[in-house]
Amino acid sequence: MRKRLLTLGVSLLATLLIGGAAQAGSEKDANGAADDDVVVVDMVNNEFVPMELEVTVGTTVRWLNVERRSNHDIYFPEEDIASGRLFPEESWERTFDEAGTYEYYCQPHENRGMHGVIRVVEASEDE
Ligand SMILES: [Cu+2]
Repeated sequence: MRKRLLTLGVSLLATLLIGGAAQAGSEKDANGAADDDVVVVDMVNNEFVPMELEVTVGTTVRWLNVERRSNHDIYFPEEDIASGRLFPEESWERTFDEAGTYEYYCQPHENRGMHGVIRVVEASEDE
């Protein structure tokens, strides 16, 4: 039993690592899936920049903490998805595979207006 758990842990870790690597080099991912499909949102001065972002389905959004010292997180209340604390120079990614409006905020700074929204739309067909 213990061994199974360990194996599970290792494969989970491997998945995370592979995921990380794939994200880092996502311009040439195996599916041949598109171009510049990573969009960056900066966290700076207790704000998400841009605060509102529209992307097409399949896009990965990368939140990057560019503060000098503040740490932030990204929390999607409707889905209860959280990044965990991000310290300066750390980042977190989420890929949006379904169209919709995704509101989120930074839990430590929710009351200071650190909110954002990702609008995910279908890719236009005439391309
Ligand atoms: Cu914050």
